[in-house]
Amino acid sequence: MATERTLSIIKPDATRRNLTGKINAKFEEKGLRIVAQKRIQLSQAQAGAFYAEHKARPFYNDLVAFMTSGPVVVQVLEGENAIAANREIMGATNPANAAEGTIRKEFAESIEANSVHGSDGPEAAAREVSFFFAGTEIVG
Ligand code: RTP
Ligand code: MG
Repeated sequence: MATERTLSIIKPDATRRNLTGKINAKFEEKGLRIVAQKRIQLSQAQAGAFYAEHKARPFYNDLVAFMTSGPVVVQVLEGENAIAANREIMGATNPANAAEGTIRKEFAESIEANSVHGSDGPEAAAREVSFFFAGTEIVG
């Protein structure tokens, strides 16, 4: 088992409902450590660039609009197999398919307003962490 870092985003539907503490508790209960965190307002350009891989998808424009509709909390989570561990803690993209006890089952409003983002692999994690954080801002 390897210690990894992954990029997490608490999305606007969750910041609007004041759920950041409850969501952070889920990460900490499962052994992930929040080693960097900041609350920011994404610009259209930032959200568009962050989700560039989805540019051709029908939901891209809506997704960028949603992600800029309010503040987000971007964070780096660290722990054993943190990338896969976080995907499990989050649950399925569509909350209708998310397992009991996951963040999306408990808190997500819809397939789009699904409360959290988590990097989906090691390359994405490296790219996404450096998209938001300088090395000096991450303290393990
Ligand atoms: P994420 O990237 O946010 O961790 O979520 P994911 O891997 O589970 O989902 P992905 O397929 O990468 O989609 C990115 C985000 O786009 C929104 N989405 N909307 N309307 C739709 O059909 C639809 N599908 C996806 C969600 O906010 C999803 O998390
Ligand atoms: Mg994804």
